[in-house]
Amino acid sequence: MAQLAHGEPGLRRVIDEDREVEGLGEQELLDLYRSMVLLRTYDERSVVYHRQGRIGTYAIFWNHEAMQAGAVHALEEADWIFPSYRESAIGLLRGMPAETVLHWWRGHPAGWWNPADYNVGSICVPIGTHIPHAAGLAWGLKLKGERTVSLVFFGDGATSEGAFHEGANLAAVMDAPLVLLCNNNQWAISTPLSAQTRAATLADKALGYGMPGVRVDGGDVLAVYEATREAVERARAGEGPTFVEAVTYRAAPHATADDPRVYIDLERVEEEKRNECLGRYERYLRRLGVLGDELDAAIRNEAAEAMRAAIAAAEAEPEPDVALVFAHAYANPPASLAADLSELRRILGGDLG
Ligand SMILES: Cc1ncc(C[n+]2csc(CCOP(=O)(O)OP(=O)(O)O)c2C)c(N)n1
Ligand SMILES: [Mg+2]
Repeated sequence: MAQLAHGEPGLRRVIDEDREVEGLGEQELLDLYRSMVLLRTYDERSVVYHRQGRIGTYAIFWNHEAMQAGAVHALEEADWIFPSYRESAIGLLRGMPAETVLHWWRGHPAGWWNPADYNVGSICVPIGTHIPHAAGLAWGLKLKGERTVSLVFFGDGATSEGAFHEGANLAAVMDAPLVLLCNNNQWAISTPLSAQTRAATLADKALGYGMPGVRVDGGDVLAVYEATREAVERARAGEGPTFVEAVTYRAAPHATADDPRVYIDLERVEEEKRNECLGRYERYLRRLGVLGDELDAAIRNEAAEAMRAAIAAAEAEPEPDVALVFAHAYANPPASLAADLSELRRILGGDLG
């Protein structure tokens, strides 16, 4: 029972109401735009790189940029971010080189980073398992008396996982400084939201944990920013976690390996594409007189150039040593390992005899 996000009642909105967000000046508005353009460029180039065989299967986040950039801009640099595969490029907003994320999608070990370098956790592929990590880290920050908060991204499907319940409940009981940012794109691969829950809204689930639940238009970067900023303020003030449900509709395939035409509402997809989040924000900034053609072209060129340099850097990285496949697999390697490894080297070296 998919509903139109931008026609849906009860969602917080800024852009469609043509209002302004307190505390956001011209510079901050443009910084948000730059982040969205960078994410959009990363995503669109990645789909092309996948088709060219230069990266592996890729989880597309087209039209999710508003919730990703809006949420991250509401954080301070020291705050923690826990991404799922849908937010794989979120580190770019913390200065992570784009080639690091491309390495990850190329299955290269250079695609892993030390989370403490950016306060960005590893990209989590198992659904929801990073939610208890984010809650535990938030609780730890509180125990250490720090003012830092933690934000975790996950999808609508993740709210059906035990790990979501465990993380949300722990954070609530411990008053942990956590923001639970749910990307409700209304699909978990081919499973619609209506098969996921009997709750009227996902934000209603917050009630059961004793935390506030708010619903925002997930295609409205300023609404996501504003709602997340309030959640962050609560968390920093020691008032515990908040559940933010950012409502959108998945307008692209789940990933490059998916063909949604067999299950999705194609009319709704077209509708969503016409109202996609970057264009909405661009039109808002132009109405305000903050963005013009020249600046827009400069911002887009800068992002395109960054991606060209990133794919070149990723492809210039030497292949890893195959010994890495086993390096962290055993505390006590079996006696046969050395022979297995030399056989693997022989096969990879082209000697199949
Ligand atoms: C524990 C676990 N079960 C199943 C999967 C397979 N899987 C990959 S993506 C996905 C759908 C998740 O949907 P949602 O949480 O709504 O996030 P979205 O992909 O829509 O951003 C599933 C079931 C997985 N990765 N991990
Ligand atoms: Mg989903």
